[in-house]
Amino acid sequence: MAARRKEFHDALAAFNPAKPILILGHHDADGLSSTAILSRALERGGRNTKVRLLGRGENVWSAEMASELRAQDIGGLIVADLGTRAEPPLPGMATVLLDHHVPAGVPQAALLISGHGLHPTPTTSLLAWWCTGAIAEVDDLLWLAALGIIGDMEDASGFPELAAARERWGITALRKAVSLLNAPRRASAGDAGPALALLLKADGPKAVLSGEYPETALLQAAKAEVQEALAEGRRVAPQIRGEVALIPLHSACQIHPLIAQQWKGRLKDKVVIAANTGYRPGWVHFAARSGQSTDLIDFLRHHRPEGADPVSYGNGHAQASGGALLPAAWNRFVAKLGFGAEMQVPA
Ligand SMILES: [Mn+2]
Repeated sequence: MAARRKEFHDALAAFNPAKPILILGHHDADGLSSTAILSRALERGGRNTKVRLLGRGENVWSAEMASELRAQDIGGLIVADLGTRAEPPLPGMATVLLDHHVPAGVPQAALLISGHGLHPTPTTSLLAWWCTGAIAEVDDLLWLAALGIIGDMEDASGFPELAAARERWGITALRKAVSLLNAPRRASAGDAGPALALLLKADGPKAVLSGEYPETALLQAAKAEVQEALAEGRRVAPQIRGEVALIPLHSACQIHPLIAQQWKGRLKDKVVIAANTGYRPGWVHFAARSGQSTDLIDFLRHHRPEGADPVSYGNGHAQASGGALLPAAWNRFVAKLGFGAEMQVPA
């Protein structure tokens, strides 16, 4: 990692120092904590930063994002926990990508710092913490790296940084903070802004939880809403065809990944797909999970329906993937998997 840290340092040196650095981050606990680490460390290192979270249905490599980025007056771009593609999001702009998902391409014109292929695979938050050590003192920000590890990894035992954070801040407070920080992006409003605001100013997980900052109450309300939606989603029975178990949901909350995750443990030999028709109007969002046996990236590539956009379908990890499909493509997808009219969605 020392070599990667130096590359990060050198890439930043090529950013225009007269203009702010824009950090794009994913809205889950790992993306939020990565964004907070990057912003806080860069500011300590004397750079101005702007942050932009990508929310529901947004993608770095979309046409909408390209025009938004072109309108920005920035000195460099950092993309955290949002995937990796061969083409840079803003051609011509000095860019660093930090990520740990299976790369859908490797950029030539940007620096990619990827955790993919390392064992154990570091989260983006850990990559961000390692790299920013090259530009500022970040020892006190280790708890932020721990939030990303807890949020993303089922088995976090291989990370000495987590053991150190646990010692210093307590595992219960860290876990509670992760649960709270993940709530707003899952709630119907889907706005993770207050979660990031907390991470940009709190000095540890206790400050996230204590209520000393007004954002905590917003996160708690979001969590209550998600809990209620989850309770309803848990009552839906999976429909099984061959190797696939499909769980049809209709909720404005982002509960499909949690429901898929939950059924994965009970349907160990199945590809579990939880589909949500209520998350974003006009779309079917789905989360896919599997035990160790099936590589979901391969599975979804093999079953890709006509009309699926590679930017928003079948990315992520071998055991945790998913996507978003328009109704016509969704209907082709489930028909090919052997499901009948009951899983079709009106176009
Ligand atoms: Mn992540």
